Amino acid sequence: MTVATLDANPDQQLRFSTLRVLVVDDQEHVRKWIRRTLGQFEVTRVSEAEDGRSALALVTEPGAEFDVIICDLKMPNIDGVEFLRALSAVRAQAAVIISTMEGDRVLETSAMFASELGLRVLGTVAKPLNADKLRPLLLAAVEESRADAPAPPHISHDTLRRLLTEGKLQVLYQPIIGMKSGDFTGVEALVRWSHPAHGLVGPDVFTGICEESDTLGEWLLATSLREVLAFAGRWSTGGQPIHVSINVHAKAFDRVDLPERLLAEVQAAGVEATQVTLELTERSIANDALRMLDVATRLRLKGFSLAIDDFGTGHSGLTQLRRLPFDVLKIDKQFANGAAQSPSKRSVAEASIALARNLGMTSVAEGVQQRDDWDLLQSLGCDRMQGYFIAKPMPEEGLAAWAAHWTLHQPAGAKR
Ligand code: G
Ligand code: MN
Repeated sequence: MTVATLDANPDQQLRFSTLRVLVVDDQEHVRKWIRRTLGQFEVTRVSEAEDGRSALALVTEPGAEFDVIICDLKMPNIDGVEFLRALSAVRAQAAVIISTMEGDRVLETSAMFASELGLRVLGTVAKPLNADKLRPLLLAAVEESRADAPAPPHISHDTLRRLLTEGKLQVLYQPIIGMKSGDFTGVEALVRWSHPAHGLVGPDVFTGICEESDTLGEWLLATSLREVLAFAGRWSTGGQPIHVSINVHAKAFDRVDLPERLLAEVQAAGVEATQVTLELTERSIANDALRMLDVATRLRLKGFSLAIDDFGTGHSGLTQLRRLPFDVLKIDKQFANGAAQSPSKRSVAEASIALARNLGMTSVAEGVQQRDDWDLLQSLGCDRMQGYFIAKPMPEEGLAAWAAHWTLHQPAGAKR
């Protein structure tokens, strides 16, 4: 056996060899095969169990600590699903890989079930498992163990008020790429707070407050908007006009003069309304449909774009999509990320792209992290892409250098 097939850097490889893995499968030859495949990655600390019951005994043994559990679903005694439920009940820390012959839908739904139980699911593999299938999952295991982040902090109204007063919020910009040309077309602006203990947090920690307090919500929007427009103004005077997307809570649409106020701000910054997209999460779209329709329509008439964000999540995707004059559809990262490996994610992504096309909208995939997802989304005709595969959100200072580098080194499939 060789380790030549490894696509990992020496640091990752070193971390593979420290992984403690439990293989749960009722068939001895399968366990042996998996052990051998793990050996190719120099993973040697491997234990075996022939069913859920003995696996559980191993996991709960004092001092036992597994990093990864590779688990079959169809087993005698306790089956895989019961085992996952029990793992969650004992608060096992190990990450889980589900490996079975039961067809894609069962594989995917069992992974979702395990995630919802609070287990860390690295992924699923259809049997027979091999090195190519195992590699990305092991990489995820070593990356995840490094990224163990504490839960996001809770922010009070007073804290947000203080952050706004003291100008402590920072705006980061994540590039968005045109899929056909590979060109850098614009950015999504993301508000962040550099928390002393948690590092960069937001924007999720702020949205709850905006729902509770109109004043703080308006203040947050006005502050970030001013900064983003100033950025767009500076960038545009340097050459190419840049497109900026900004997340807006649906509550902002309660103000019937929003379009006029926005247009005034945009003009004051020397930016065109056509350079600005407002992203609305469907989750936050309020019930006062008439007011929203009024405001949304006048925003579009003034040249602003309107994006439905996180499309496909929340309560009301298709209804809201029909009801409001959106011209951009952002496919949520939970469907774009991993679409190449998951038939159901792929189906949702594909249908969303087709829907956008049929409605004359621009489709944007969010959370693209891997090359194979990039390739798939490109072949499906997605218009634009955003995600760590292209770039993480970054401060304004880093963006020009990044853009110059991107023009030279973008992936081959992205070039004309
Ligand atoms: O829902 P919204 O469009 O506002 O989401 C953008 C969020 O997604 C930001 O917080 C951003 O940091 C995050 N994000 C952007 N690209 C990726 C990615 O490739 N992977 C993951 N996990 N998150 C991403
Ligand atoms: Mn967004």
